Amino acid sequence: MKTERPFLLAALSVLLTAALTLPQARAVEPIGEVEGPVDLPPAILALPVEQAVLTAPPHVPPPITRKTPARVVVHLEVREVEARIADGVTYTFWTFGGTVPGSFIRIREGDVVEFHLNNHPSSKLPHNIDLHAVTGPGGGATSSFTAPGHSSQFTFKALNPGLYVYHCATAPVPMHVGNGMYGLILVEPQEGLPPVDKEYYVMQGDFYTQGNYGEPGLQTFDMMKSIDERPTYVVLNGAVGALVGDNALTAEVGDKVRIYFGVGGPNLTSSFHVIGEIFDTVYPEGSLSHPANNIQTTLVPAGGATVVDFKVEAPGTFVLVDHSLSRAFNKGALGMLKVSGPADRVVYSGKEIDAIYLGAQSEEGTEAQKRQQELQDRIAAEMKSNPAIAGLTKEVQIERGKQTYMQLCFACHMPDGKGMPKVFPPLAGSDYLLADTDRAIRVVKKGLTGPVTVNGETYNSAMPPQDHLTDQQVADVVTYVLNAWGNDGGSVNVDDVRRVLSESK
Ligand code: HEC
Ligand SMILES: [Cu+2]
Repeated sequence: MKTERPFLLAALSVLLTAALTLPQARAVEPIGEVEGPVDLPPAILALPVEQAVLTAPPHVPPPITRKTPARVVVHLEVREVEARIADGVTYTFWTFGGTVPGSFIRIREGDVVEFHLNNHPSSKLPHNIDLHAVTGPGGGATSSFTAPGHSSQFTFKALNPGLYVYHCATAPVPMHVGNGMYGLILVEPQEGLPPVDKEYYVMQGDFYTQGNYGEPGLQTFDMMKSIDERPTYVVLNGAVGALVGDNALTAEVGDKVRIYFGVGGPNLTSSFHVIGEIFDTVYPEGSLSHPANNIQTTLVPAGGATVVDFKVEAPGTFVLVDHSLSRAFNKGALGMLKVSGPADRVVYSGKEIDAIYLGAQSEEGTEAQKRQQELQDRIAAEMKSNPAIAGLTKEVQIERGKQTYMQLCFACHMPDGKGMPKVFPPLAGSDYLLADTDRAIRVVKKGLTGPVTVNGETYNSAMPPQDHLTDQQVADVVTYVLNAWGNDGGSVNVDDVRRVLSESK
């Protein structure tokens, strides 16, 4: 069933796209009408011709230095690739240029762009492109519907400066975008942008997989989750950890850093924030005309972008997040900027002092508190040495331990503690258990594998570690098995469990 879906969807999307984008075209012809090359006026034909430099994230093509327009030729290749989305998890991304986000395109206001969309022959589906920088129907989508192994060409003039999202607009659009089909195109204003030391390219996207977060193997797109806007992953640059560790962005103390930040979506917006930094300049919504200053968090819509500039004054790791924090800490929307260089302890001192803080307590209040603690300690000691109370404590532990046993251990060791011949050793009357209570604690918390002899029988199986139990639960369940079914073991308390675990580390 599952393997048939892409083909069904392919057929569907061809029909839908034909219907959506070519209302007047004959239904049998899914590829866009070809109108032939545009007759460019002599003034434009006279412009210098340039091949656009495209870069993979997090890199950005170099600033444009020319002061006059050009005819810029862009070749962007669509490829469907299987790649890592999280450790042990892969996903079939649909990409512009082989990466998520797609290749960064940099042009200048007034440029005339000859755009080629090439769909790799290995693709299973047709795709197109809607560039928000384009003024025209579908932002280019109506002219760029491209079957696998085909190439489409259209021309547009970059009328408005700004940072723009581009994306696939083939039906079902949320699926194409949700599979990673988006990127950024920067249209530099004629006067250029203020120079900085480092420029980076980061995009946030939400992904919807059939498996839960972290479920290993190749994951496929989940249409229902996408419709309900319940993403499994929310990531920066296409994967959990794409900008972490060795892949972190870098800068030197004193650098001016610029991040071109976009949100592909398909659904979520981003509250973009860099922990420990203040954006000196934000170009809200990707408009380069009215920068704002001194901003902590900037809201970026789905299908929108922003440019942030900030000088890094202190060394250390600065964390890029969507400040909708569950996305950052539970779904992957987190990256890092590592700044190296000397610390200026006036800008940021680091921890200076750690001292006892007593609040507004008077000296006498503090004395009273101390005295109270002493008395409580004495009561606790008294209770421990009182045999009646100690006995009751053990009774309580046995009852609690029985609960845990009947939820967990009984499945293998059986409710009567007799185990199962050759597979699960008995706990009732087990010489192995009764010989060493510390060892029993270790077995419960860390599991047991390999041959083990219990009452003369050898078992060679595996007991899974029960490490989700609290130290108290371990103490209780071990106390229970030491005393159930006629066993005459002692008791184990939390301190014993902690001691054993710290010894065996
Ligand atoms: C999934 C099955 C399974 C569960 C659940 C399980 N055990 Fe075990 N347990 C085993 C197996 C199998 C062994 C023997 C391992 C070997 O041979 O390497 C074992 C060994 C032991 C031993 C040492 C051998 C003996 O008979 O004295 C103790 C003690 C023990 N388990 C206690 C517990 C307690 C307490 C729990 C519940 C917290 C528990 N087990 C839950 C399968 C299980
Ligand atoms: Cu597409």
